Amino acid sequence: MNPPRLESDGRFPLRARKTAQFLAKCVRPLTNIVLVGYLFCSLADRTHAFIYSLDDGTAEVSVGLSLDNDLIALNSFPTISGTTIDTISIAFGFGAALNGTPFQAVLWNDPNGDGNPSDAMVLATANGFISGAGTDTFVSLSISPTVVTTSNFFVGFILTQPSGAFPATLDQTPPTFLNRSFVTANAAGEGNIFDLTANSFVPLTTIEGAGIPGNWLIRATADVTQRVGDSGQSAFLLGLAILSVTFVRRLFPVTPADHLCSNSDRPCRWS
Ligand SMILES: [Ca+2]
Ligand SMILES: [Ca+2]
Repeated sequence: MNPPRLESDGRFPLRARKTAQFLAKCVRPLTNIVLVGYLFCSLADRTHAFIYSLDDGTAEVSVGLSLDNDLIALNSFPTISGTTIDTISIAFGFGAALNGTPFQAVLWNDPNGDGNPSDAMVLATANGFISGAGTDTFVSLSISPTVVTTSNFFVGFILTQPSGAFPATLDQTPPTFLNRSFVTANAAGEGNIFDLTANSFVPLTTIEGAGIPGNWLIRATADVTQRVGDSGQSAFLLGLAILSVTFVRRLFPVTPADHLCSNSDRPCRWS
């Protein structure tokens, strides 16, 4: 291959310089686009705290059993992708005897993902004692951080009801979410959180199915991890598309002669 021919003033010939300028113009936006794409794509996973809740923070009514049996109350939530539950929070109802009562907070998954806990499986539990009964004060218990992989999950509690108490609290302020709050009960000491359909004192039902519509003051706190880099990849691909258009337009510039012809040239000869 012959070296570039030199003009008499020692510079590259005009065509070589124009070619170099053209390539430089093409490469300049490529650098910027690659840099921007890298920055967006490098924004891998981002995690933020999220509270799953159906209530407005104020109970309108408390619910208890006619006998001092085991009461189980739970809320159903659709799962946001990337959810890890680490805390269950519950506000308990009226009755001074409630304070100091032991309870167990429970996280269940939903194997068939239909939002009904008849098939719920226990994922995690935590034990605690009631405080602030009847004051809309949430008692929060930490559980082992648990990733939820089913499309719905449930959080709730089980306790043996003290005499004369109404342990569960219900938010009845609109909006009320149907098929989201459930209740069941069994004889004292025989409440079954592993097979909710095995409880017979109050068979598993929605709370509205028991004639008391509303939603339990039962919440779950989660870390939700989402892939924000996906949008960066889209931006990167968009940048490449823009670059391609720019490159093609510069490689094949449209000149006035391409779109004009005189009547003496008819028919026009388009190349
Ligand atoms: Ca309310
Ligand atoms: Ca289910």
